[in-house]
Amino acid sequence: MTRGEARRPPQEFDRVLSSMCTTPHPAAREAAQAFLATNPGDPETYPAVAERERDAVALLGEIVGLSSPHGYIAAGGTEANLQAVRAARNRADADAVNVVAPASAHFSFQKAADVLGVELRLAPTDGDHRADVAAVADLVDDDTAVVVGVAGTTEYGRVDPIPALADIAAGVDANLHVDAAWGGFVLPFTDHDWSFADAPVDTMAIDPHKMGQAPVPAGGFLARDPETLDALAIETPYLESDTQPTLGGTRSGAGVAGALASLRALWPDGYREQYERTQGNAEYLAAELAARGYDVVDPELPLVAADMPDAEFQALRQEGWRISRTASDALRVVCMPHVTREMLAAFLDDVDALA
Ligand code: 0PR
Repeated sequence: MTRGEARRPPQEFDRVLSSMCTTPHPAAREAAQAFLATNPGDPETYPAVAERERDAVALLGEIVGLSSPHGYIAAGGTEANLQAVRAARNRADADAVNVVAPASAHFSFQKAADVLGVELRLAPTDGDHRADVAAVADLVDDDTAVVVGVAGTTEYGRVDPIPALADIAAGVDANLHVDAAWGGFVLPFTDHDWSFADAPVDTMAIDPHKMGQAPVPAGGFLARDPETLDALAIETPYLESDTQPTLGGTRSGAGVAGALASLRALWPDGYREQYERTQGNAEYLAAELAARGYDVVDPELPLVAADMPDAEFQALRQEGWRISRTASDALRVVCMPHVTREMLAAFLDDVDALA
């Protein structure tokens, strides 16, 4: 490292309003550092981290209403979504399987479809950005391996009607996968139906490295049945362990240890407080933007979308705000744990200064 490099901070978060990553919990940071050299991809050789992974999966199970969860700490939501599609494809009878998802599904499903050679059928969303149940029902057929519902969409923070999607999946003997990569750590404190306890969900993505306050990389892949992991497992003849269900080979022990430490520190009370604070911040920002005449999408979860003219959006970016837009050009602010009321007030001051 050069001396200049040492002085350059890796990342400030004081103007980051567009990210789904956040500053990790201090205990998670410390745990991650202690496990930097370990590899949960080889659990017999690295038993200490393997044990932590089992504990992390058990705690994730509590969060998602699953008493005997099967799964692992993945690189992120992309891997968890890909593995859900892969498991469903491997278990399906059909030769040419398809995946049916709402158009609001994260772009990782496009990658999954491309890598796995399955057809991705996207159903339009309804007027409130949720999966349109009738449109999903129209797209499924006997070759559908998995129906996807999103519990906390990337663009609008919406929760799809998971029980209704589960009925559709059951009707064609397909899996139901719930993508709660972002929403999974806030939804337990709401009255949404989204979890394994609320519907016959087969697999789920829930990422500690998003709202879980774990360091990157820590995604969560969970399955109700052990057969799902069996459908993913390949033999590893020369390792101490016999099979491997993960997509990655060597994986981050730091991610696993960090995820467990944040789960232990924050579930449930810390996450409840975090939900209340971040949701309060989203409602504050939504109300303040609405009061200034912007057209705001009601924040059901801690994510605010609002129509903003491009010139204003670009001017705020010039001020250093890290903000992004939805596909339909709305401003999108994700109220992650590092986003404070003071940050939002400073952002609104800059919005006012544009006038
Ligand atoms: N599922 C949902 C619902 C997501 O929102 C995301 C990512 C994924 C899956 C994929 O997760 P990984 O990125 O962990 O594989 N959502 C964010 C997005 O695309 C990811 C992100 C995070 C983007 C931080 C920017 C950023 O600074 O917007």
